[in-house]
Amino acid sequence: MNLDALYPPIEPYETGELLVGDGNRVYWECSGNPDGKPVVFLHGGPGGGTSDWHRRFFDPEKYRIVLFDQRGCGRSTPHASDPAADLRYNTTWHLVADIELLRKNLGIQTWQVFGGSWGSTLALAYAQTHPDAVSDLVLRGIFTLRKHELEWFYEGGASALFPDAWAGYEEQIPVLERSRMIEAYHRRLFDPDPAVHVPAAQAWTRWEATAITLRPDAELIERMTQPADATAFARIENHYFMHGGWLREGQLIEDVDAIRGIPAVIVQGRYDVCTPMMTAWDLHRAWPEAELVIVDDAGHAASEPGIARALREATDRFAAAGRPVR
Ligand code: STX
Repeated sequence: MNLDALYPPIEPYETGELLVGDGNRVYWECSGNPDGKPVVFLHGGPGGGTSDWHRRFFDPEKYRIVLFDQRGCGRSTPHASDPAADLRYNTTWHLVADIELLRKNLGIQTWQVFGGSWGSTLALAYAQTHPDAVSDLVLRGIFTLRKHELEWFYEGGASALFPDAWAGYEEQIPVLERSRMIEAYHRRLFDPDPAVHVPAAQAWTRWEATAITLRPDAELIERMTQPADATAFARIENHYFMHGGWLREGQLIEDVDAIRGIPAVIVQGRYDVCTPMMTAWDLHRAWPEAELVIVDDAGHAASEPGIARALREATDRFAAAGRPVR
């Protein structure tokens, strides 16, 4: 990963665990300037968790940077790799409620919502539910969980571009079950036997980790496919996709009126194979007020150099606009 476009590494000045109900404890942290403009970082997956470098998209002198790990992943517990985790209490709307609870507990009136990929899905769902809590939006690699988006990446479309990586994803599933890969994976990912669920989780995660960068990133693949993290990532993603994210088909683009007046930047890689530009384009057409920044030499990941630069430029611009008094 080349993160030269970002701010230098920093450590949190405060961390904690928020009890969100249903036995879930959500890890959160604040870094940067305690008196700065608040921003909440929504990570991808769902199930990807936050990393230290996610703090680096924001000027630490200007922002109060809030990172948290969504239910069941990262440093939140119970971890979805743990048999004690009950994913019935892990849905889009539970996460939206968790974000609101976190905002109130941190004493924040309005904050910037920054999210890529699944983080953009969750950012749209949160902002459309609580528009008055959102000062501005920075969205990347737009994903709205429509049927054809899931079919593209998890049911075979993207195999046209990564047939070699797809082979490793496909071979976990017997030929007779391959017409419904998400369902076939569901059975294996939630099998209590680690000899069944771990290889399935690693294959699911390896497929995604391989296809999200323009060039192969062995370090990212290695990190994402560690057994516990891969199990949580694959289980949570699969659970959300089996349920269409608990969203009406097309809901997040259809309901854009609720957030039309919120200043927003959309950053999209031209060669994003995971969440192809069609979705960012559909969102842009429905919401021309949001600025669309196309990065012509990038894939999906936030760590792609052109994407990282465009995201930092967006947060810099919003920081310069000052802390809004809405
Ligand atoms: N899933 C795309 C997504 O949100 C549909 C995503 N893919 N990989 C990631 O996020 C991480 C690298 C953040 C784990």
